[in-house]
Amino acid sequence: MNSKSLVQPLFEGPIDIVGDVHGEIDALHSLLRHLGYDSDGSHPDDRRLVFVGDLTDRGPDSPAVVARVQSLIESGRAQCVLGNHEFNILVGHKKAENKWFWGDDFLDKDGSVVPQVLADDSTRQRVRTFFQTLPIALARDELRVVHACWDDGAIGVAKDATDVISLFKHHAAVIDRKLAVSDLDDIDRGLIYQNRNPVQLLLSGPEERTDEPVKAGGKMRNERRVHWWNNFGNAFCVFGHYAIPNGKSRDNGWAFCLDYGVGHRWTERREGKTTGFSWRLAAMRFPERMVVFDDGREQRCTMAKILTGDDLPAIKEAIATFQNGLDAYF
Ligand SMILES: [Mn+2]
Repeated sequence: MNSKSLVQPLFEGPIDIVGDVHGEIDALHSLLRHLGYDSDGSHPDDRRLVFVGDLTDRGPDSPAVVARVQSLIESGRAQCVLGNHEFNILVGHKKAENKWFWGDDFLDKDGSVVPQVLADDSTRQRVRTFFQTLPIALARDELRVVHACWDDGAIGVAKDATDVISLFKHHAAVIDRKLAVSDLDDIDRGLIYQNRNPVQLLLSGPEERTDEPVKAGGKMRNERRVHWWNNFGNAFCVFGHYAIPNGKSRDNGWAFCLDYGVGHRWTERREGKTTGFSWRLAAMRFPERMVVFDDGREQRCTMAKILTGDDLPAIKEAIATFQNGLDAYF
């Protein structure tokens, strides 16, 4: 495997895979303690950490989360894949939620300031340089880790690439050229940028057109997220991104969403909550398949299927399928 490929080998041995952290530094410290990690990130059983991305935004201290994860990675105790929130920062997409990065306050709907540590110049530089080193996906024979969606074709394309921004811009330009001679409407155009750019697809997942406009995230939309994991079944995959409430179904036996929505805690604080949050941070112990929460509670993962041997797909064929698939839209 290319040492700078955007798809890298996942640690061998026992690991603890951590869901979206979103700046919730206290929850992260608490979770790592319950998992048995020392303050320097070492573990008595030599376990190591893997983060599914979305380290930052929304929560109170994104710079501290990045610093903690970066130091764990630099000491060989952790790996981390890119989430869509890291990518937005890398590519300079300013959102309300990542204003901390540019040193500006995150404002709530009523204009009140959401408490967050803001980045200064040196933090910005450090965070950006660190995000540039992160892969899109990690894989070993029986396990895969990606932020939002595992798609064999898009993974194959990412495997041959080394720079996520170039990869994104290249595919955006290819789609621009195709759309310049197309009479598709704005909704279909948007879906092509989402579903046919491998970076978009892997970091924020597939979307589809709805029959009628639906309300999502406070806006009327004509697109909805596709629950891709319902049709996934050729390797065990752990991902984040979807902020599924605790108690709701988050797997199909093969793919498991580890995002328990700690990134929504800031809305619980707005309502005066300081403890006993319903949104949580979680990690999955692998191969034990035990989910551990930031309050120390544990829950056995119901995933039943176990793979043995090398089942990684025929990547070349998947690349061709992905690239040919673009033509099917025109
Ligand atoms: Mn997220």
